[in-house]
Amino acid sequence: MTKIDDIETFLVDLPTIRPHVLSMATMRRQTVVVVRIRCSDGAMGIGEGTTIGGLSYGDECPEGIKLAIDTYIAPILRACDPTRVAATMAQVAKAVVGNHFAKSAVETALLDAQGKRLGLPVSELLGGRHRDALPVAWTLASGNTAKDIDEAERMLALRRHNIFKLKIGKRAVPDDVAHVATIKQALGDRASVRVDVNQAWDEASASRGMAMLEDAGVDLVEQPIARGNRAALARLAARFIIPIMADESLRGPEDAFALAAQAAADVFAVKIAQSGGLQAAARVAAIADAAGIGLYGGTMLEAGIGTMASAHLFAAFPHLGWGTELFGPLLLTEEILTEPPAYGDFALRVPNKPGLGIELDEDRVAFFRRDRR
Ligand code: MUC
Ligand code: MG
Repeated sequence: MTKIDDIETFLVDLPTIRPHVLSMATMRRQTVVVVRIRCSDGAMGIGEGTTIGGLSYGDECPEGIKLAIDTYIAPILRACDPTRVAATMAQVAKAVVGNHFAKSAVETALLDAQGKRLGLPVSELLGGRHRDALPVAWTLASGNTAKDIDEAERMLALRRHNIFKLKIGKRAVPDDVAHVATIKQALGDRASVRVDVNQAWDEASASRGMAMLEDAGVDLVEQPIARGNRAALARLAARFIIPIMADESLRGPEDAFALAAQAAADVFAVKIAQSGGLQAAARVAAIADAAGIGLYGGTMLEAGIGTMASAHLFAAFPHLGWGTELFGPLLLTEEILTEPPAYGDFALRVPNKPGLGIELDEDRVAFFRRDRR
């Protein structure tokens, strides 16, 4: 039986190109947990576990992701056959509750190794790709309206992005909406403008805010209220034409089923980490398809590994009506892959080589590793 010889995990701290202002945190750097798995047949795979703002966004942090893998998941992996990725992840699920980011990082590394072993891109292991390039949104989150408009104009001129997600929820509703409306007015029909409230509103604020955003020509409202309040999400979804997208509310297939059953979202932001891995995220997408819910390829602002893993999965979605936001590597000053992800013509190209089709830049990674600084 093929075995895993070595499981290595380490943290890499990478600066952002500018402060990224969300309702719950302002990011000035991103911390990436890299997982590297070496198998006895010579296959090697890499994975990434990355969250936003330490413990302010989700209930896993980089240090905790590393600990969960080293202490609890690695011993299970060492007893498994890594050529059986689904069965291996089922063993992990039996012994480890939750810890979705850690599971996603490990599963990514197993799929990368498996793809290289079989000579197939990860997208083919996940059902086969429907597309080779993915539309990519950019988040305007400098915290300043004029700077955001400049940034959007630059992205349009570069033909890098024509979908913009605006982070709101920190200021009073009328101030936030005025900020959004000014940007939408400046960009007009040249771009799709969407907002992400990151749970900051209560239901009454959301009712007010969504009515105003609808008038301003905004295309989508992401996670307007608290993740657990599905009943209120359903009331808002029934009341407004502007679609509601679930993000933080969506932590895997069970949440997807509950949201669909309650008609609490029009669109799902599918994230491999929040879902608990690539196969779990594929099940989330299947539930959305069955329920007639739109799909959007989400990000936890991962660097190159997590971004490419997500890209392989989203390429294999039959429907991807709302595009993706796989711009994580572009928010960082440093590239950790030998070949940077290929962005252009408002899209990201999905590599067509075996596994994830990427390679770590060992020198860059060694330089930014937290334990080597
Ligand atoms: C989120 O809540 O969607 C994704 C893009 C971005 O700017 O922030 C993330 C998290
Ligand atoms: Mg979001």
